[in-house]
Amino acid sequence: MNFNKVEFERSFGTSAQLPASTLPEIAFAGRSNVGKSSLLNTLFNRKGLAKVSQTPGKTATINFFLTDKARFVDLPGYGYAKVSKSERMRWAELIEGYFNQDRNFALVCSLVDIRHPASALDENMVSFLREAELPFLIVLTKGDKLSKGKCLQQRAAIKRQLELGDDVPMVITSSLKKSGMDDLRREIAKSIQ
Ligand SMILES: Nc1nc2c(ncn2[C@@H]2O[C@H](COP(=O)(O)OP(=O)(O)OP(=O)(O)O)[C@@H](O)[C@H]2O)c(=O)[nH]1
Ligand SMILES: [Mg+2]
Repeated sequence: MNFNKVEFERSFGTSAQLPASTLPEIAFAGRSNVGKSSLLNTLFNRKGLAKVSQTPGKTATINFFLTDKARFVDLPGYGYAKVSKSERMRWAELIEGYFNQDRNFALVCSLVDIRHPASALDENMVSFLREAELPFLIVLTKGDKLSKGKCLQQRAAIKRQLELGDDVPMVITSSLKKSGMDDLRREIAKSIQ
């Protein structure tokens, strides 16, 4: 898997528009503003690849990015209260519509902000991934906001809260400091072998 070569492929506003899955897919899910788009940019070392914003709710479509061996999928964030109900319903349709399709799910990166306990929606996401038996890992984002010791404490707390077994990898990342990327790249590469 070559992380130096990636291109934006297409955006989709409804799940019905999604083309059939022709490559393994690596999806990024998590609440709005958790850092999904930033993580993609850092993973590929390409600043403007995915659009980032300080305002939650930036990614309102499903975005496909193409690499040599896999498609990377930037999903809209869940849990952002300050948009209209109809817009929230559209996002939910996109996220659920994506996961309900028969696709080649190689790995779902479930992002959780390391500073806080997982939200109820994060808990739902993880329960869903477990029940659907999808391969997933937890990416703890914004590691630069806490000390090393506090990061490890939070990782243990979130692991307990989400009742994760030792088989679920947990990677601490920072898009600001560009840390944790080698661990994440290794897990991604493993998932598409
Ligand atoms: N300090 C710090 N800030 C981060 C990190 N990752 C993302 N951010 C900031 O968090 C905000 C949201 O980042 P995005 O990458 O747009 O988040 P997203 O999950 O794609 O958000 P939606 O598209 O709204 O779902 C931006 O202001 C980023 O600069 C990180 O590792 N450290
Ligand atoms: Mg985004």
